[in-house]
This record gives sequence, C-alpha cells and structure tokens, in this order.
Amino acid sequence: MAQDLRSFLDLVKRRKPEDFRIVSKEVDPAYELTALVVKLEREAGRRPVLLFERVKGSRFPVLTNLHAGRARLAAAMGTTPEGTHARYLAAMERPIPPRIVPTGPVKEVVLTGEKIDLYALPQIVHHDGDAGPYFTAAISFARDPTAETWNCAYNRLMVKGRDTTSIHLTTGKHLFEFHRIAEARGEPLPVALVIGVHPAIGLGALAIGSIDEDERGIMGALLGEPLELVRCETSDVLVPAHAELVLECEILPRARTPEGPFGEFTGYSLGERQREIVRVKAITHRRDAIFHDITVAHLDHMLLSTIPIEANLHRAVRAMVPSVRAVRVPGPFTCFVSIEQRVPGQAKNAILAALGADLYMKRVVVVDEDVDVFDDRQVNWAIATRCQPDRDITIVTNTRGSDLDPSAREDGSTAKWGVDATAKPSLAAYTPRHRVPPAVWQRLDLKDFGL
Ligand SMILES: Cc1cc2nc3c(=O)[nH]c(=O)nc-3n(C[C@H](O)[C@H](O)[C@H](O)COP(=O)(O)O)c2cc1C
Ligand SMILES: [Mn+2]
Repeated sequence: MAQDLRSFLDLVKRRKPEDFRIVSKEVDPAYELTALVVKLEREAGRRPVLLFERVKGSRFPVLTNLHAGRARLAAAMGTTPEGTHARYLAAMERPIPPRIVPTGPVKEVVLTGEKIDLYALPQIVHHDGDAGPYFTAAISFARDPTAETWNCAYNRLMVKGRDTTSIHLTTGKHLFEFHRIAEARGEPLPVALVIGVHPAIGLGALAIGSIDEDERGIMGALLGEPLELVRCETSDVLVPAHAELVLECEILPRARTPEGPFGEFTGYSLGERQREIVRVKAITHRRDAIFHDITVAHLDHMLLSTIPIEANLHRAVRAMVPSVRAVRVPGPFTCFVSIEQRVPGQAKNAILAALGADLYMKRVVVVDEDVDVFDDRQVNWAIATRCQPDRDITIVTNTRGSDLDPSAREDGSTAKWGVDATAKPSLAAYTPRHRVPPAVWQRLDLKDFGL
C-alpha cells in the first residue's frame, strides 16, 4: 500500500537519498534527538529525515524530522512546493471517504491489560525544562459521542504512568468539544492516538474548518485513494490500518492532572497547567514498528502546520475577496495576505475573514498585489509607507485565541488585530514607486560595462 509511512520513506530515499539518514550509534532520548536535529540544521544547513536505530531504554527505532522540508511535504501530496495550497484546497473541496477493512499491519501485535507499558516506548524529552517525556506525533481519531461526526488532530501526550498520559486539548477545538460533550454525560471519550503515518495523513489531520468537515476524507484525497481503517480492539473508534502504532484510549471525565512545563511551538516554555487525563486500554503495533517523534517547535512541526493553515485562510479570504493573490503564515498567530483590491474596504473584509476562519489567528496584515508576502522586508515596507495606524488598524477585543499565547490575559482571552497596509484610496491612484525608465532598463547590458 502507498498509504503507510514506509512507502513514503522509500519515496524519500528514491527522490533524494541524502534526505534520509540512518543513525546506528545509540542515542539518549533525553534531549539528544532534538539537539541533533537542530544542530544539523543550524550548523550544516541540512534537514534530512532521521531514523535512530538504537534509542536508549526502548527497542523501538525512532524517526524524526520527517516534515522538515516543503518539497518533502509537497511530494507526500503528489505535487510541487508551489502547488501545495491548490492541492490541499482541492482535497478539502473533494474529499475521498475512508474505507473500513477487516485488518491491517497495525494489528500485528496487540497488547492489553498488564502488557500495556508506555515506558517501553521511547521516552523522548525535547527541551530543557520540559516536565518529562512527551509523545509529539500522536494523531487523535475520535467521534462525537452523540453523532457520526469524526475528527482528527495532533494532540501531544505527556507520559504519566504505564497506562496514563495527559493530553492538551485547545479550548474551542474539535476534540475539546467532543470531550466536553462526553464529560457533561459523565462518560469517558473513546479516542485512538495514532503514531507513525504517511505525511499526507498528518497534513489532513491539520485541516482547519468546520467541526463537520471530516479530516479522514481530506487524508484520502491527499493520498489519492480511500484511507483504509480498522476498528479498535477496545472501542468502535476507527484507525489507519497501515499505521505503525496505535494507543487505544479514553479521555476521562471530570479529572485533570498537572502538565508541563513544555517547550511550545510559540518558542516559549509555558509553565505547568491542569490538563485532561488519558487512560490507555490497548496498544497495537506493527511487529517492527517505527516510533515517530516530531521535533516540536522546529521546522518539522512548523512546516507541517503551515500548509493546512494557509490553505484554509486562502479559502476563507477568497470567499470574501475573490481577488486574493497570496496568503502566508510567517510565524505564530500571524498571517500576511495580498489582494488585488477592486474597491476600498476589501482589505478590511480580508482581515475579518482571516480572523474569523482560524482560532489561532491574531494578527492579519493585508497588502496590495505588488507586495510579495513571502518577503518580510516588502511587507514591512508596505506597513511603513501605506498605513496610517489610527485609520488602518482594527482591534477586536476579548476574543479567544490559542491558550499557548504567553501574552494572553489571565482569563485566557486575547485581542486580535488587523493592519490594512494597502495603498489608499487605491494602488493605481497612489503616489508612484520610483523606477528607472523601462526603455533604459531594457537597453542596458551589464556586460557592455564590464560588470
Ligand atoms: C506536532 C503538532 C502538535 C500539536 N499539538 C497539539 C496539542 O497538543 N493540542 C492541540 O489542541 N492542538 C495541537 N496541535 C494543533 C492541532 O492539531 C490543530 O490545530 C488541528 O487542526 C486541530 O484540529 P481541529 O481543527 O479538528 O480541532 C498540534 C499540531 C502539531 C502539528
Ligand atoms: Mn476538525
């Protein structure tokens, strides 16, 4: 099957052999994996997929840095880096429903009862000050306890015991919603946490949209075929048949546990918080399962999230401003949008659309189509030269954003802002940009001047 992690690794090896590196020397899961990924990037400018064959304390090899290249993610979706947004949007528009199959390699080993031991898995600690080992590449698969609505998302797990973890559920996100529905009924929420999948599945899990949009259909469309699912041993939850490893779990009602500190994607390490508790009912895995770790807060994590967020923002802005040209998420809680503004006011509509389409979005900058949103200097230039802050900044107070924003208020609320950095009243009527006359530009050849 082409929908497992291994077939993607084969593709990486074929495409660009230097993009896949095996480390045979034993590594310590405490800090060494993250340190090696970051050192490779900073000191050697390299971001290969890394497979650590021997990780102290566990028999499972560990794969990390899988998503640390746009070209790699594009290949996972069967497109080019330039084509990623269009490909992702097409998958959102034309999902392919999943298919249930009787069994699959993820069932080769089934562990229940006394055999469940999370400490047998690699105990990876990522950053200085982290409260302990975290599983960072787990994708949740769950169903609304009152409906046939399914949801997938990445949710990090802090290891708390042989069969216990904490889970971070962002307020207002879909798994949070399912859990609150179950909790109000006094019931645990069955959930599976899936580790080690094809990156098209990871990208699909990160789709931003209505709770009614089924990420599993987007995964299928990205893969180009229905996602094959098998039933869990201990619940009706369906999981990818070709995954490396599955934790079959429940999120408990009315119980919380301390979680963190943890080095977050924001670049900060937040302190301890109270979080929901996960009880593991079974572990199933391939006989020779590869454990997957995402190097949190570095490119492996950030690039993976960016494509689905940008695609959704593009979709949302386009619904309001059909002449949107480009959308970029350059960092946490921020997006840059360029539009060809037909009439005044469309920039503000673009701001409202972007803020309304993504819970995490906090600052939106809108520029004209002559500004390249992928060039920070050009965006800064437009803010400096086309924007009057008292006229062009919109602030929305007391909203919800990411609960990981260290600047959020005590009650977790945040303000959001939009910056209209388009030329007023229009680009055509604005004072012209300077240039050398086009005729001179074309006439001159550097070589004629010995340059
Ligand atoms: C590596 C990684 C780890 C993440 N960890 C969490 C997490 O612990 N909790 C959370 O709420 N979101 C986390 N996210 C973000 C969510 O997966 C993302 O917002 C997703 O779209 C939410 O799904 P939903 O829109 O269906 O609710 C993580 C994303 C990535 C890429
Ligand atoms: Mn969802």
